[in-house]
Amino acid sequence: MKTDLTNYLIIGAGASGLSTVEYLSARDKHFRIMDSRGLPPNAAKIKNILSDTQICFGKFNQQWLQEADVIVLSPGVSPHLPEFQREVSRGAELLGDVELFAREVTKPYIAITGSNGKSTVTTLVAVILESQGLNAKACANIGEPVLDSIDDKSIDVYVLELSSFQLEICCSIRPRAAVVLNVSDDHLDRHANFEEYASIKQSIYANAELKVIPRDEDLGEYFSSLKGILSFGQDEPQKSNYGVKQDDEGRWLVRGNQRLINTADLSLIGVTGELNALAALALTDSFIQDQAKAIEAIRTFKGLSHRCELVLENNNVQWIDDSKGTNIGATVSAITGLDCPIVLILGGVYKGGCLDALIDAVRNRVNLVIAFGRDKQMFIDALKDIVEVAEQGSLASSVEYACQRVKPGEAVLFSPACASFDMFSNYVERGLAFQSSVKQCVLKGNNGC
Ligand code: UMA
Repeated sequence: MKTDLTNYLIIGAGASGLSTVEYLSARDKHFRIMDSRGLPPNAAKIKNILSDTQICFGKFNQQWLQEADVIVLSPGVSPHLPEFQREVSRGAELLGDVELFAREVTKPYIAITGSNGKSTVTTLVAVILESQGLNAKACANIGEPVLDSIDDKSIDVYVLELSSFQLEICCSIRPRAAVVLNVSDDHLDRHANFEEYASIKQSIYANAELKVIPRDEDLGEYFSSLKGILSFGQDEPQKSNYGVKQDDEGRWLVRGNQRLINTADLSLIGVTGELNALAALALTDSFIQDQAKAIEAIRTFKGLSHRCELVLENNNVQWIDDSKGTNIGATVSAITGLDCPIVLILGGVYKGGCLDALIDAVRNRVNLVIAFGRDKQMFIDALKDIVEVAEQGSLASSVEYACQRVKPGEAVLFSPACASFDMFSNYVERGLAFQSSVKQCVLKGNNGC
């Protein structure tokens, strides 16, 4: 006999949906699941766990919606759809798996959001915590749903990478430390406008014990009245904030006046790498007992695959895979993080937003743009007056063309500024395709330089 008679309705049978099924089953709750797709990714696994009367695939069952007390929405589904808002108006709760996690978790957690760099910072934060002897679990948008590890007693600290989709349906998070790394146009196909997107991101700070703030971002008036702030940026910091200092012996990441590590010793590439390291240090500030071990963890951290990853260097040409660069901000940051002239390969499914920052970055640093994919014409139109732009039909032919045109001393940067879904299943598949084309072309001796 179930004691809690709340009717939960899970929307979405992807990673979060399956994880919520397992979580609610373990707690013996009443629930059903539905997905608008006829064959969602975890259909078979869910059919193994639940009876047919609990499952509806292929449409949103309106009666189930009307009978739900709590609707647990997967992040890929918009909470603004009228069928959900109608139920909210009659008193149903609309929330996500991160909200269920926040209501129950007893261990401390650090929360990270931003348009770019969040997976790198999330992973680095976990690595620093591990260097302090803590068992840290990186989860949420980075890949593993939060509820999968909520019952794991061995975890000391969670490190949550949170997307705007997850934050939008979560109001109870109380992180030990939180950051919005940066905000640039992204997901404007889902959010009403930039202001709405930015304010969802900033909600991560609402109940955070420590608010880690990027000094280089224009964050307006929002922070002037807040307490519990630690900042990071590319300039020299005041008090015990984090920043960068140049002196006779080089360029240093610093905490206040204290030098931490020479930037030449970092494995992370460019200014973006420095900022990511500083953000991770600020977020873990109150957890660090042994600073030398934390610094060593940062020094040896090589970054993540497909995020400004050096594929190979040949004839003084660096080939860089930034397939994770799926929006303009990411591509601008990849371009400005390099200190050599660039051949830029970009294109795919454009997610919206303003191109001005890309135009500025390309004007200053890029010698040749190669555009491919569904929305290539938009990039050609926007960039053709400031730089040579070549059109290609595929990623493989773009790489071949880059091979013919690149000169020693340049870098070939693949940072698409777009989603991959026109030609690939995801950015990982696209990055691997780039790496394999590069290896084939360059190792075949096809490299014109
Ligand atoms: N969908 C439907 N009908 C449904 C349910 C989903 O069409 O009824 C579609 C969605 O519109 C979306 C796709 O299915 O296109 C997947 O959505 P989902 O919510 O089922 O996704 P999950 O498999 O649960 O994965 C989600 C996150 N996905 C999204 O936010 C789209 C994963 O982030 C996250 O790792 C996972 O939960 C665990 O927390 C991925 C992502 O792309 C990496 N995130 C975006 C990004 O980083 O830019 C925000």
